[in-house]
Amino acid sequence: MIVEAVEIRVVDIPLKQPFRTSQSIQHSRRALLARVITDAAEGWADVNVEDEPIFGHEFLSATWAALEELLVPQLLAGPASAPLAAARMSRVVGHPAAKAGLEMALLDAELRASGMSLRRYLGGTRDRVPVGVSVGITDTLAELLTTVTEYVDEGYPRIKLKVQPGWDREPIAAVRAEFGAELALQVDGNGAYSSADLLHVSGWDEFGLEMIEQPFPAHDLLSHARLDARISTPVCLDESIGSATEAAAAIASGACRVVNIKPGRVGGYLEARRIHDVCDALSVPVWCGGMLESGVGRAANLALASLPNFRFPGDISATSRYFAEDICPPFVLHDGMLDVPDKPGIGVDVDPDVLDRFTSRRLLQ
Ligand code: SMG
Ligand code: MG
Repeated sequence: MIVEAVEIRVVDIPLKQPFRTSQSIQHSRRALLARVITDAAEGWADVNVEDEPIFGHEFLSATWAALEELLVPQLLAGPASAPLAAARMSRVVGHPAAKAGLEMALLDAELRASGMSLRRYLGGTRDRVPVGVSVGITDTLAELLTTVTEYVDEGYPRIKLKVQPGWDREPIAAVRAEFGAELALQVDGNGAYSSADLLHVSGWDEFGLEMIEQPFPAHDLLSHARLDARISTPVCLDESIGSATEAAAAIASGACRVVNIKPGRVGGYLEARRIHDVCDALSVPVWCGGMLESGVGRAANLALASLPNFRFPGDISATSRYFAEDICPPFVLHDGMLDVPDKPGIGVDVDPDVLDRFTSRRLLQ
C-alpha cells in the first residue's frame, strides 16, 4: 500500500460539562486527528494525546512535532502496512500516542480497502459490549450523587469515581449508601497518592469496590504491590503500563490483578492486543480505558473491547456523556451496552462539515 499523503488536525470538541480528575480539569476535548490517504483508501485515527503533559509525558504540541518532523516523513518514504510501519516507528524512542495514531489510521485504510472490520481483524468476539462511565470530581457530594443518579438511570452498569486526597472515603461512602452494594463501583486516583498513604488507601477495601485504579504514581510499582497484598479489592494499573512487557512485569511483581488498556498510552492497537493476550495467558482480566475520545477513537476502542479477555465494562461511554455534537454520528447506549461497529475499518465516517468547524490547526504532508 502506498501512502500518498497524511493530514493531521487539531480539533476542539466542546464537552457538555467539565471533566475533573486529581490532576486536571478539561472544558473541551482538544483532539489530534490523523488521516492517512493511500492509493487504495483513506483511514482515520484519534491521536490520543492531551494538551498538557499531566496524564503522561506526552502533550499535543510535542506529539504534533513528532508526527510532522519524524513519523509522517518516515511513513511517506516507502510502501507501508500497519505492522511494518509499527516496526519502523519503534526505532523512534517514546511518542506512543503519535505512533498509535499513525498505525491506526494506516490500519483503518487497509481494512477499508479490504472490506474487513477492525473488530474482526483484532479477533473481537462480541457485537456489543458493556460500558461504564467515569465520573469526575465535583464541588459537592450532592452534585456527585445527582450526577451518578443520572448515569445509573440511563442504564450504565458500572460507575467509576475519580478520587484524590480529601475526596475519597466520603464520596465513595455516599455513593454506596445511596445505591447499595449491588452497584458495580470502582475508583481511580490517577497517581495522586504516595507510599505514605498506603494505610489510608487500604481502608477503601471495606467498600467492596470492583477495583482500585492507579492510586500511586506510574513509576511506583512497589506501593501498588504492597497495597494489593493487603486488600481483597484488586489493584488495577493504568499509567504504569506502557507495553506488554511492562504488563507482564507488573503482574509478576504483584502490583496489579487487573489492567486498564489504552491504545494511545501503549503505542497502538497491535500492542494493546499483545497486552490483552499476555494478561489472558496469566489469567489477568483487562478492560478498555478512555481519554474522552472523539467518535473516531471511540469506534476503534469498541472494536478492541470486543476481545474475549476484556472482562470489565470500559470507559467508553455513549457520545451523549461527553459531547452535544461530535465529528461522527453518536454512539447510543442500549441496555448498558454500545454496539461494536462492524463496517470496514473503524466503521464510522467523519462528518467533514463538523470537522472543519471544530478544526483549529491543519497540516497536509
Ligand atoms: O473517556 O470516559 C472517558 C474518561 C475516562 O477517567 C477516564 N480517563 O485515568 O482513566 C483515566 C482517565 C484519564 C483521563 S484524564 C483527562
Ligand atoms: Mg485511569
